Amino acid sequence: MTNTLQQTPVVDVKPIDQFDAIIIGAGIAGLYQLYRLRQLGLAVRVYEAGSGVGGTWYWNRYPGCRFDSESYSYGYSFSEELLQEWDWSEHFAAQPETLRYLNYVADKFDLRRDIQFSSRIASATYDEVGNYWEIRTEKGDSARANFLITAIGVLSAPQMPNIPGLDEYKREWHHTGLWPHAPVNFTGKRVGVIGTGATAVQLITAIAKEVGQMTVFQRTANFCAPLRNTPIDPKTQKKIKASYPDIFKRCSETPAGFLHDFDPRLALEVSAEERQAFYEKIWAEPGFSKWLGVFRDVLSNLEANETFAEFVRNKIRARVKDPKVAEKLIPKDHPFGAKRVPLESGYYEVYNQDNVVLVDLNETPIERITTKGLKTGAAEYEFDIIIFATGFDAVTGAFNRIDFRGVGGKALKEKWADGPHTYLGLQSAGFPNLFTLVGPHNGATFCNIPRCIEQNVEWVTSCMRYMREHDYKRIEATPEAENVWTEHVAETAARTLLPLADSWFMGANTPGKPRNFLLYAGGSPVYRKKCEEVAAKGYEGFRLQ
Ligand code: NA7
Repeated sequence: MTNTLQQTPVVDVKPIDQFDAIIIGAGIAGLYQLYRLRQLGLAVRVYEAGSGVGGTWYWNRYPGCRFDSESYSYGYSFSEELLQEWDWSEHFAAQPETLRYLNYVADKFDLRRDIQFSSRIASATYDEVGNYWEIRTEKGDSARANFLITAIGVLSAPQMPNIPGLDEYKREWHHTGLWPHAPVNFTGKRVGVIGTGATAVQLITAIAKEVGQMTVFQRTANFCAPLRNTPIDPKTQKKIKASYPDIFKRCSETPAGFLHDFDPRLALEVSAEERQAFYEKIWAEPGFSKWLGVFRDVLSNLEANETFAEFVRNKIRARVKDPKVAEKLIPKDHPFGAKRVPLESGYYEVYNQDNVVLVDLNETPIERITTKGLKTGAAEYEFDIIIFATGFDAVTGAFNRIDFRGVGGKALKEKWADGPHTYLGLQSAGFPNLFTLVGPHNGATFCNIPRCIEQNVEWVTSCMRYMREHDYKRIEATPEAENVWTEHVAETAARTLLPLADSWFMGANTPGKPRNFLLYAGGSPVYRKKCEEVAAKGYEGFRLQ
């Protein structure tokens, strides 16, 4: 095993695996980072908690799980051969296909031989004298490397609601983010679903066809918009494969790395007729045009936002037969698009089924889980299966599950207790040689994720190459650069309506978590340019030694 970056040989009585770099996570980011670091000739090991590759697409196997990105805008762009070989079957592929794709990538590039599966990292400690990171898995394995790279995902720490009584419940239950590998049989079953976020919207629509009876417990109504998914026919497939350079160029130019971009007009400067016609046009289009293709002031000006919010509310009213149920499904407490917009395929019509009931938890909160179901302030429900579609301790949750210790034994969790402090969302001062792919404040978090993952991975890879070429062994963000970036993240978010919703973007879905914007809302082209400038100036804002 070569260890080209290690300067000081580590002396230890125990045999311990040593690498140039350790990557945590074998999802989209971890797989690509492994591929790139191998090209640098480095010895790399990936640790993955799951028994297979795929990250988000490995864990979220719930019925109905699929892309809200156009499939061909989501795959890796680095290999022309891969692009030409892989056929996406639908414009918005379902989870099994995406997981197949990621397995195909792992096999094609022979990535598995450097991945240790079923190994969750418990701790990672930086050794100042030796300038290495030592990781320990929950099973007690350990290893060392000069660089530690987290690829642990944005939505990978599933969150159960804090409702008393779960330990007393004796029947089947699942969290959508930890879905079993064997199919769950919903046929004729009485099912309770807690949550109405993007995940629940997909799940509820998918299982509505099978359940005997379903009760949905909603705390906050969401603005959902039609996905309009269709299969890809052979002619379109050919066209897509011929236009990958244009697809990726387009994604690189839009604020969130999708194929959709905001309309340059302002909602309030066009006539009511023109506005209505435009809203109808984008409503009829597939994908996120309804969120990321609206007038450019809709996500930054409340009055403009209200014009589209009311348009969407009317669309919901038109689809739900019972006006009382429709009103419950209509959001009134946050601006349109301040939360990620769930894209749906028949969600609202589910509530027209006789065997589906919507319970508004604002009227009748859940009191407790019982042995057979759950109890609200108004009624007791018996279920065969309860589904918790209650989301994730987002962005920082995955970091908090690992005991990261930096310079002086400082815990990352402690440093981030009042919210993350990062430079470019790629490093945190006091944690040298630790790179956080798609970490908090990183441009890749508010993005069509693989597009921005590629940027993150390529930046980290170039940085490591630069360090080798200049004989640097240690890189650490300066506290000054970190403060400037952390303030910039908050200021950029404040220019939008995003902080006005209690969303996972704000950490507001996790009880007790401080309210902070966890992503980067400045847009991926701006983020990319900043990263490029930093690199061009010899990694300005980092201390290299
Ligand atoms: P989300 O968007 O965080 O949604 C979680 C849902 O669960 C949401 O409706 C929550 O209501 C609800 N929830 C959470 N805790 C509770 C409790 N204690 N009681 C009742 N209801 C609760 O997660 P998703 O998995 O749907 O989506 C995450 C992302 O995945 C999504 O943005 C896409 O990018 C893909 P709340 O709204 O907090 O009142």
